[in-house]
Amino acid sequence: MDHEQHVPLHDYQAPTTEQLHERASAHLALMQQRHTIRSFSDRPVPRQVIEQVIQIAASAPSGANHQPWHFVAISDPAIKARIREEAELQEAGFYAGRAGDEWLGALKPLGTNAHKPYLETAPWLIVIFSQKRGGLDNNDSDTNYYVHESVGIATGFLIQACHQVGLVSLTHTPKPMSFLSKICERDNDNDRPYMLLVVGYPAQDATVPAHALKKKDFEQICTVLA
Ligand code: IYR
Repeated sequence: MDHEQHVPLHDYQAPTTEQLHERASAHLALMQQRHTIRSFSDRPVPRQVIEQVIQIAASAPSGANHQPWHFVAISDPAIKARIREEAELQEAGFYAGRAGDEWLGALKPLGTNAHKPYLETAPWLIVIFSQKRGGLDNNDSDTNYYVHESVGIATGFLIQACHQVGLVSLTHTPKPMSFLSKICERDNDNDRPYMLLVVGYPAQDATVPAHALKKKDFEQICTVLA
């Protein structure tokens, strides 16, 4: 490997084995308390916190470090109302049959429907865009690599960061999502809406579908070849 342009790893702190066990257990317990929420409080969340969780998302690894993402954070009530209106329009068609019986059957235990009041109630909507081109310096001539993987990882970081600081979130993917390009003023060849993350605090009476608490057994999700 060519080390010419490398710098020493200056900010890594090795844990003791005991710390490793403690942290793994504590982090597992914390992440097992993360739930997707569909009923939000209107309690405001400071803009600075939202900017920080987005910075955490943007610290994710990406193909060739091209960081092929753009986040649009929205708290403006008028823009949230437009997003709700458009999303509900799309979802109405989806739930009326466009999804097909199998998909609608799979969603039944979640109890979701075309009604999306949280798109207005929650203090923040974060629309995540992926970018096909741009490279590190946003040059249109530079290809981005592993775009879907990179943006997926960043979105995972964002969800994890929200939970870590004490906020809740909902991944929302109205289909099709093209209306978000116009509303977010990113209606171009390069930016593609990837996901909408609803972020805030849960409503007092928020619930979690029992279905969502059924996690696969460890043996089902992992094979250890030691
Ligand atoms: N986008 C729709 C439908 C939906 C699809 C899946 I897959 C889910 O896990 C949940 C919902 C909606 O938001 O209602």
